[in-house]
Amino acid sequence: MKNLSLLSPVQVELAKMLLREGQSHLFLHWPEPGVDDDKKRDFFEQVSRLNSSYPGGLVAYIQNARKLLADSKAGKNPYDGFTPSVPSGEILTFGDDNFNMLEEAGVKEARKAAFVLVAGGLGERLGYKGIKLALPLETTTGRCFLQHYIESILALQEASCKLVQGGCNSEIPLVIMTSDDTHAPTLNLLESNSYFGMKPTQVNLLKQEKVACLDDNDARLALDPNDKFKIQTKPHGHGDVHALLFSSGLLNKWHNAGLRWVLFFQDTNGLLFKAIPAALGVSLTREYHVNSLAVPRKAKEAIGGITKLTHADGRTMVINVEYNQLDPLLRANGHADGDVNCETGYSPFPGNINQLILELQPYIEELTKTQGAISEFVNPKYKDSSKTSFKSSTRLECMMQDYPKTLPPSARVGFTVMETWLAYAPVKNNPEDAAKVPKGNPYHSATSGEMAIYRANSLIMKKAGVEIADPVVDEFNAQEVEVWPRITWSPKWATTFADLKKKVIGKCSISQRSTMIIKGQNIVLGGLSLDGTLIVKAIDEAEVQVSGCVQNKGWLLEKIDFKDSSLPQETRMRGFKIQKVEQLEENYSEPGKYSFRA
Ligand code: UGB
Repeated sequence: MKNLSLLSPVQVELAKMLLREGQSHLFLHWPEPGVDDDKKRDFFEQVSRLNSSYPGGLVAYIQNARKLLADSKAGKNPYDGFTPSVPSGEILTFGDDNFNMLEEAGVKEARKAAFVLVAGGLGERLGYKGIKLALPLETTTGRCFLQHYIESILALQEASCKLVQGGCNSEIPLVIMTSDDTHAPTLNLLESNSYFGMKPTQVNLLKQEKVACLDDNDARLALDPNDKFKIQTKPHGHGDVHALLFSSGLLNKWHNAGLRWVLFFQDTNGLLFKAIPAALGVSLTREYHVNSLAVPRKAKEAIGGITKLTHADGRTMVINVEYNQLDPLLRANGHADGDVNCETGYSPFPGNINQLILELQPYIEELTKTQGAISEFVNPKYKDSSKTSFKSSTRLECMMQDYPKTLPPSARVGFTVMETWLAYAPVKNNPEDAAKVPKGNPYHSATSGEMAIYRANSLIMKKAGVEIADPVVDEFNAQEVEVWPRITWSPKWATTFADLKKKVIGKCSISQRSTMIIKGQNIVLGGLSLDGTLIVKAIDEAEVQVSGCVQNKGWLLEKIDFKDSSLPQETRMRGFKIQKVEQLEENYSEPGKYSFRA
């Protein structure tokens, strides 16, 4: 190579490595020294980044890619030799004694947890122009997902510390994994909202890098079609979170600070924090090294199933098997009908919702061995059945839930099944695709995500003894949904069901057309009948009891067309907006004890 003199010694070594690994095509078009030198240096800057951000460097990436591409060409099934069976785990029912006991145990333990939010994905399926964390979780308050997540963590922190004798001042750390696509807007969302009340020092942003694209079965790196001095890159997947956490040094820092758990979660599941305390309680009582949150799953439903795999050579693992692989795997192992519902009406393989709770100590031990490298896969789109060339470049990908694949059989890997209405309502699909979802299957849209919040809050209140009117069925953006009263509360109002029950006393009732917003900590509903809209806001130092009969014209859900470009995308994607006709609003901004009777 004539251009070596331009490069630093480290870059020269990288150039030699690329040549050794069959990548000479990257330089074939390079002009004489003196021409485009800056571009050549930039090229090696990029190569350095790609090299340092992958466990084992680019050599490992290229070699892993060659192997996976050869397996893919040969049609090798990654589950060959494995027999599937139903793993054992905990199945919870909201509000029963076991659930309440686990919630309490989980809240106590929460101050020993760190939260990791994977938010590097752009969410192409949703088609939203901004980051998903900035989307409103629901329209009554307009609070975005990130605000809800942070407030939920702060509420858990406070509740957990209160349970320690003499109190404590633990701060639960939050890591957000971003990518080039989401980093700047995520930081901006945090900074322009004073970190939603969290100390900036409590939050760490870790940015994942993309990985090099591959042009052929020999794993020759692809050049960017628009810039021949750049390697084309694509996202590697949420599995990057493990390597990033490991290399950040945060895991050891947390361990030294006495933390015991790491909880991973996704960017748009507004229900998750209703499930977290009990799930953490399960991790604690069952001493799980890995606990995957799951929901009942209909056979063949398009979410992965948590499965125990036993290999002929004795290896076993409990792992998410994607739905398109589970059915053929079962058929190949003597289950003639594949994935079918059992007597419960659901598949015996629970549905993975990709919220993981890992015990920190064994996690550190494992990552020290693997450096966070996660089992990868490749999904090339071949031009024809000879599988010798691709329609477009491909790359290796990895998923965070594949972490248990490298664990020894002694690892305690389990799962916790929660009712779907309580635990899982992600916002992943755009209105047009959601409308095409087969009837009875979840839409996973902004419409269904918001309605799920109201339904869960209504069902929880109902379980606590509040008389809640039945929902009506309505259609928004061509999706049929149940519309329950629009009840929302700030996370610190109630972190557990036991908390909530203490805040609803006397006989209360809420009609279907009602909206209720509770913003504050020490607000008690005592003998309240609501038919309309009620908003109660109070500072933490104000203790407020609300009672009586509230009746007004309230807030109406007005249907809108998602194609109506005069409205913001955040509104259009739900298919409705709120018309605020009349409400009763009570604000308590001074410390004291108040009793308000309507
Ligand atoms: N994400 C990243 O942070 N970086 C990336 O490179 C990619 C994504 P998607 P996916 O809930 O039903 C997952 O795209 O990957 C973040 C599980 O794999 O929303 O198709 C991204 O920001 C699947 O088993 O989902 O499917 C988001 O927060 C099933 O559980 C998160 O990763 C499925 O979710 C998930 O990304 C589900």
